[in-house]
Amino acid sequence: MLNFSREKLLDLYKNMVLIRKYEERIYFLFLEGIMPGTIHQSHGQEASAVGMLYDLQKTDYMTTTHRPAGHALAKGVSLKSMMAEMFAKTSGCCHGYGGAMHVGDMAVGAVPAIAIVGGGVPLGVGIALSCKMRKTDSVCVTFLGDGATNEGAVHESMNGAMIWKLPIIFAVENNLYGASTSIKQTTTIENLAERAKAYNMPAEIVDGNDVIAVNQAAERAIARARSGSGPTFLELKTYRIGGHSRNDTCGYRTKKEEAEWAKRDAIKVFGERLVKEKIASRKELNAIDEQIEQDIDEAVVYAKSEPSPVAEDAFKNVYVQEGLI
Ligand SMILES: Cc1ncc(C[n+]2csc(CCOP(=O)(O)OP(=O)(O)O)c2C)c(N)n1
Ligand SMILES: [Mg+2]
Repeated sequence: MLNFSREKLLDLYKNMVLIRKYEERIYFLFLEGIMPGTIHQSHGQEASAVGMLYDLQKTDYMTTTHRPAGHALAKGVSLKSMMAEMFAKTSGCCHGYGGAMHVGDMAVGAVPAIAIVGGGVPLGVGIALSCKMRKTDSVCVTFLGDGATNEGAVHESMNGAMIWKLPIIFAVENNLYGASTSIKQTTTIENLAERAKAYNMPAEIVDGNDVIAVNQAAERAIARARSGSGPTFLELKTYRIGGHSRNDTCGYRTKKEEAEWAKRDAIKVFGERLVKEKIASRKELNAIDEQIEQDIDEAVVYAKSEPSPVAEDAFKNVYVQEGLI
């Protein structure tokens, strides 16, 4: 399959399965009522997370959205620290302060997620500016949704990034909906990539459910950013299999549309391709799936047994005005 090594192909598969199974488990733990907070899951969008981030280094950065779990895992945040964060434990990747919508770990370049729609984008541009000013060769991938491309801050960010030729990639996950609103009601253009033209920014439209296509587009964009040639806008066409958040039954879209996209499930299609092209047997893929289930079992046991923060911790790591407490 292309000129990818077998190791990389299996890694791409494994990383996508990890995200899918992690989110499935979180969903059930959440329904059990033993997990605080809320959830926005990315079932169906795993190829964009893994394809975009596979070739980045720890010294590269990633900013994400209210739907961050896949991006965080793909950037290298550890499974155990993600799980502990979901149980609001001190050993969580944000020491229990963040929860599902704010996961991240600066040690691996995963900037803790920002749930304000479009909010991670100016931050990503600032990070890219810092990388350039400090003369590092680091790059930043900033994820945003189709809905976020309507935010003013996103357009200011794109303009600034082009003026300063910053090492940033705008990875737009176009899943056709912003919460319950169809993209048809929020924009009159067919392809969001057209928006990049207004800033003279190179853009590509990519099948966001094809991990190889995403990874190749990411490689081109990363190379451009690293070499000092500036930003790229990637429109990744994809679909969220589940609801927008925990209690969304998706009444705003048709069963026919859901069934069409189910046929294009990134993990299913890629797994079949690996088998067909004799990269791996079905048995080998099943063994990967089982190992991931075990890793998740262990992460849940670990997370449950870790200590919870104490009341005084509420005032650690946050700015508290003197005299207020
Ligand atoms: C500035 C702002 N407005 C509204 C919301 C509420 N909200 C959370 S997610 C979301 C939809 C975002 O859609 P999109 O950017 O397409 O991302 P997706 O949910 O599809 O991943 C909205 C409106 C918010 N968090 N921030
Ligand atoms: Mg969307």
